Amino acid sequence: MHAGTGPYPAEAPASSALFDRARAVLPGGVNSPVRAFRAVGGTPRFMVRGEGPWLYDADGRRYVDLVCSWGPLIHGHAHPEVVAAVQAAAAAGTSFGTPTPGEVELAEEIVARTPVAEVRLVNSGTEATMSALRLARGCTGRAKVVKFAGCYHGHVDALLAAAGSGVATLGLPDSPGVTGAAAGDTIVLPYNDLAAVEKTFAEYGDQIAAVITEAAAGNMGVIAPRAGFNEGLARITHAHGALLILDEVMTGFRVSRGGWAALDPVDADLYTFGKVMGGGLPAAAFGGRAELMRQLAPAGPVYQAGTLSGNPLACAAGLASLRLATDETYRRLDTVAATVGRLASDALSAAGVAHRLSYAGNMFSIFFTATDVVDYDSAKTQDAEAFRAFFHAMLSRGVYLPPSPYEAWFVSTALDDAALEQIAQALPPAASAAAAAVGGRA
Ligand code: HOZ
Repeated sequence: MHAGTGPYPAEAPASSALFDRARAVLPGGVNSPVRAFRAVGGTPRFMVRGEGPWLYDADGRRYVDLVCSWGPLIHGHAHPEVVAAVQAAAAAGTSFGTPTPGEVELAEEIVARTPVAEVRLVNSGTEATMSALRLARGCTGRAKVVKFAGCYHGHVDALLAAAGSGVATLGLPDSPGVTGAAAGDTIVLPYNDLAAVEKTFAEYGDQIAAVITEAAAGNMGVIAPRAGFNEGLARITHAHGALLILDEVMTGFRVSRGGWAALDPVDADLYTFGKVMGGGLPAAAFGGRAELMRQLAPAGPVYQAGTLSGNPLACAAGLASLRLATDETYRRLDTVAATVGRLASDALSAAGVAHRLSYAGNMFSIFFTATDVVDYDSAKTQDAEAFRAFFHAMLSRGVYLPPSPYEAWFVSTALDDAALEQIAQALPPAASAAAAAVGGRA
């Protein structure tokens, strides 16, 4: 932050001018809804540069980044080894539309770290879940899919029902444009409720192709699965000849070198990955046992394809990022996440603000509620006004939080003492702002 001059002003003229131009040519001024600040109000900050733990906006302001591109940047911004790998790959050509060595190396790295035997590389988490679902339906010859309220698996038609992330942030009902045919085979159940899953399988078990779940929920705020929940899903699905799809797009290679499945092993059939495995470039994947994956074209009949799949730049960034991610990286991420969460919780407690600090590995979020949060209904008890006041107080003091109470906070290993000190300084006034927002309505 600008030393000694107090908080940044609420107005951000350069970002504001860019937002005006953006709204003329981009719906809502953004390319992904949560970025528009609708949940918190005000002007989205247009970022022009990232370096280590810092983001710099078009007004020349500096922020500690606790979004990290929504998860991918475990090493912080512009890590020199990631940048060098991308530069070298770009100099050799940006895309060939042919097999390349880099995609083999990235696939080998993923297979070595996770329970999957084979993977197919794609470009986004949405593509990964959409394709995994098609494969599950193709392999089982069944149509129905079970998902959990508040979980988000990208904007796949069949999976948008009661979705988290931007859908929760904007409080949208199920999206127009999703036909009854596309969503009619989707069954939505409460998260962390195995009894509801048992009951549904008792009724529809022979029609269900798959259960898909976030390995740990991160799109209604962060909610870890209860002990035995994921394992129970595997048991129930397998008893009925269905498949379990574990969505590790957020958790994969972030919460440990093997993702959530390494912390909470489960006999899932298919896994989806994204974010960290692309090192900040668009890359994602889905994978599983060989006999399932070999149902994919060209080995098998289930079709899936992509012009930019396995793109050399994305593979280079992802490989560099994964190779940098040692056990020490994950220890550091865990420590930093614990520190930031504790600082935030202590400040809120000191200001008398009811909250719940909720972790899944090194992903976490703070729910402004006095209710224990275990599912989407309890996540929705949070006080949106308190979050809004807290968010803006942090932003004005140079800390960039996710602009929604339904998103995870992400840390990087680049968070150094200076960045942590800036967070520590910002928290007490932000907690007071949240307290005033709560008190103002009491
Ligand atoms: N839905 C994403 C986070 N869960 C947000 C992506 C973005 O806006 O970049």
